[in-house]
Amino acid sequence: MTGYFKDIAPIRYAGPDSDDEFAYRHYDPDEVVMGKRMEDHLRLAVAYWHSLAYEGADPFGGRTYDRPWYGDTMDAARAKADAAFDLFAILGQPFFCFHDADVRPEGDSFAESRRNLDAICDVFAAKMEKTGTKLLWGTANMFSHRRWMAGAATNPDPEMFAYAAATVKACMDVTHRLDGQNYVLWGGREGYETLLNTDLGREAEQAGRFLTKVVEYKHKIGFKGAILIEPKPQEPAKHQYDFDVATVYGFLKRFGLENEVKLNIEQGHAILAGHSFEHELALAASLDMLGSIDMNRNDYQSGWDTDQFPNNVPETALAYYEVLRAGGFTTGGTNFDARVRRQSLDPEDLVLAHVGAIDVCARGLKAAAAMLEDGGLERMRAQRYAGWDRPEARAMLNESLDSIAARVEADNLDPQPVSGRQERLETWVNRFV
Ligand code: XUL
Ligand code: CO
Repeated sequence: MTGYFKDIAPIRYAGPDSDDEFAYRHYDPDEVVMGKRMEDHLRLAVAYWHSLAYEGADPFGGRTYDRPWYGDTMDAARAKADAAFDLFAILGQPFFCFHDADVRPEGDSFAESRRNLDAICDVFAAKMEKTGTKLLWGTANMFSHRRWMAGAATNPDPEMFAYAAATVKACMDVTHRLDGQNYVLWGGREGYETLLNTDLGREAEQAGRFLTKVVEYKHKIGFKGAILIEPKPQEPAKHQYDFDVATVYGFLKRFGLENEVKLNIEQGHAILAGHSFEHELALAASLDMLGSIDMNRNDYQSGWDTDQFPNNVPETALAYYEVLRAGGFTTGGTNFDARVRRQSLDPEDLVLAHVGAIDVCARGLKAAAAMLEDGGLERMRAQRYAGWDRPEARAMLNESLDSIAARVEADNLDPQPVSGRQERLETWVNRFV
């Protein structure tokens, strides 16, 4: 390794008893879990924005890190790409994810920005070919630049809608060229700051038409990956239209896109929406909409999207339980949408944050697999709903209200409550985590 990470050797699996900080204790890519290699289950990805582009700023202060590739030039972007692929090699993970704005400098015109993006993607293509690192997903940053302050697809200015369309086309083109497994849309500015200046009906129509064009374009260019929407209730907007899984599902149904688009679900966004991660995952799975996950955690006190690396194994286990129960990832994977804290200045901090999080995911996955293989929860669930397996019970779902009511009196029904066994189930889960 040369450059920024030069003192750090590639991280290898050393087993749970190792006291080497620079080793995986639980992540063994080749370990077979439920018939599949761990690496192929987790499909881990490094997020370019947090790991390479983030400079340590928060709402009260600017850059704290001193990384040699910072700057708004193509030379800086190429140096950043070198550092990125060094980091990927150290971590040994199969995937990365990026927004256009993470990887290229903004040009003086749309055409120049697009040329910059294309040129950096040439650099990526060569490095991907050489190293075998793959793209989990690409996306457009339509929230940082001031032009997006009133939204992208939902902007009151049609020229902004046009600029957004051109931006997404360019990002889909490079994602396709780099053989990305998915294309993600997250609408941080697709929402409002105040209802007083907002026409909700119009904005929903614009968003629906925009997404329809994205899906049409995917088919036109023969992109085989999934189109994913990433729900988030607020931040940066006061209210965002892609609020949570249920809201996005309703939106997709309204525009007839529910079979074309799946979801990228993020832990921190679930928490901001007042849900648990596993709730959002279980709901998406029940709707056959589970695409990919953004793995991070929020600080439970701050109420912000703090995008911290995951470090809670029981929570992670419950999340992977839902993923495994749904059959595991197909095009999706686990993207670390997480950044180190602004006081974590050193190259070692950046590398070891990933190492710790990767081990947490590995432990979570193994615990989830053990729970599923034991089958305790599924047995209990089957028992709890067993009454519905009887044909006459199922037939009732198609029976009229008055006919059901007549039967209740004729049969003198007097159903008795049964225990939900919550504490016993919680204790059962704790045997595995
Ligand atoms: C923002 C967020 C984004 C998306 C991609 O909260 O999660 O980074 O993952 O735009
Ligand atoms: Co995210």
